[in-house]
Amino acid sequence: MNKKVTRRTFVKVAGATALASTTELPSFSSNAVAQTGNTGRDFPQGFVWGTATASYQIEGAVKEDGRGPSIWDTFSHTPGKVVNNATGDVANNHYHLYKSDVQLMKALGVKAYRFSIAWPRVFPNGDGPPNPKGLDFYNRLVDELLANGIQPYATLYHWDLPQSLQDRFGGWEGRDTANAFADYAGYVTARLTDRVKHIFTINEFGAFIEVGYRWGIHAPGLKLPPSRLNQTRHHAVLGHGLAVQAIRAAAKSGTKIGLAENITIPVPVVETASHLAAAERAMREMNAQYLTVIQEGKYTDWYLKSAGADAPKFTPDELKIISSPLDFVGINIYTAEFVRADESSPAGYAHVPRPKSFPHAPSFWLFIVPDALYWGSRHVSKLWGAKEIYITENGCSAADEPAQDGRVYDTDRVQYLRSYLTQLRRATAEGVPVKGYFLWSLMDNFEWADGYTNRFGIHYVDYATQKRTPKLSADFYREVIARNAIV
Ligand code: GBH
Repeated sequence: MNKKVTRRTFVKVAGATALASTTELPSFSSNAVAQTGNTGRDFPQGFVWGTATASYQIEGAVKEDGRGPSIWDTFSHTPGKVVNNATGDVANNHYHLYKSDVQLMKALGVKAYRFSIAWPRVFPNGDGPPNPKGLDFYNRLVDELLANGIQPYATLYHWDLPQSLQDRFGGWEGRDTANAFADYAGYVTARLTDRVKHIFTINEFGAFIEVGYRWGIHAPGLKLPPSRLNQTRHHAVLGHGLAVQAIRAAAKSGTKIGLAENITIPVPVVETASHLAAAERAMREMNAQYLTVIQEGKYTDWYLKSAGADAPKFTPDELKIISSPLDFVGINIYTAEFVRADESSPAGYAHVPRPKSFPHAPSFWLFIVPDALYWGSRHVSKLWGAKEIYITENGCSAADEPAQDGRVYDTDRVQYLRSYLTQLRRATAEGVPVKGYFLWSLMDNFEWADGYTNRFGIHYVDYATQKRTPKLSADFYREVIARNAIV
């Protein structure tokens, strides 16, 4: 049964919004929406609605309370690497504004919040002596969330690698970084899992390795040749596996462990049996170096064959570690690829080229494919039998600008979310075990190499004043959560 939003909760919610964002704007919430009915739009009972952020993108306070430098401090301070040479030095100043940011979440009605822990706050050099003041921030944040009825979901690595590990071991190119990651994971787990019940090891191997070590567009800004790149990929999944073991050993009972991967999603170009079979083959191959080896404990024959002499060096024992069993699989979904059946191709599928006219968000890579949510979660459950899946990120950039009346009418984002959620609902209605959804992002923030020029938030951030204003999409999302249904 969906909870009806009464006049009373509406007033309470609107009041909390005003308080949190210091805006006097009335909410878009309206009982009129309910009159359209929710037939075929509801989500399973207990579905976990949340929002997500990451440490370097929002925290600021990069030199406070003993935090060590990360590769993103170094990278963003290198002229020419980030649009307008923006840095995360201040970002959303969330380190100091976390209490009012929790109130933004409370006003939305989210049940859960996915944030990441900055490794260099906890271990300023990546390994060696810990900095208790660093972990204290997350203790405060977790307590604040729980006091407001919001479940904390913590990610251990969202790209802010301690600079010292880059300097000494070449970052993830060195196996020592994988070992250090496991030690850090165990340390944090022992101290947070009395309150944090969901831990994610690593956010998006497929992004930080490819963009940071292959294309050089993200920190650490390297363009490694294929053999070294494959070894780096291998050490990242190994770090994940070692961390899973360290977390299991240190966690309080009831802790669930997973990851958050931005899988490449093949959508069958037409939904016939042969294209669908091709898409399932493509799913394994397109994710061979990351989620596939984590789920299957082996690299696909096709990957090893095509890598040839550049294939990573590994032992059977490492493959076992990499595929340590998980409690859930988190997938970050923004976009997808199209594939078709092709018996003549040795891989058993063909990639369908994307026409120039394919619509995308302001981020050039964010092609709008709502079906991604359906196929992404379905592939993960069908191919690997995942029993618990979370959509750990989904959202879009938009050219948000406050209108004359101070509101941000991001109807494009609302449309994006509504069509994506419709496809997610298709999955849950078919029994794909998706347990929750984390909208990226709670608020505009430091969008990596794009600096502050691309806004993904459902709250608008004025960086000069740090004022947060709910966008139309925040009102949309609040209604979705309140009704547990698409509105
Ligand atoms: C997520 O990545 C991240 O987890 C999150 O931190 C980020 O804010 C959010 O998306 C929105 O971007 O510059 O040509 O190399 C999503 C997957 C992988 C998409 C890296 C952008 C960079 C393209 N991203 N990719 S390029």
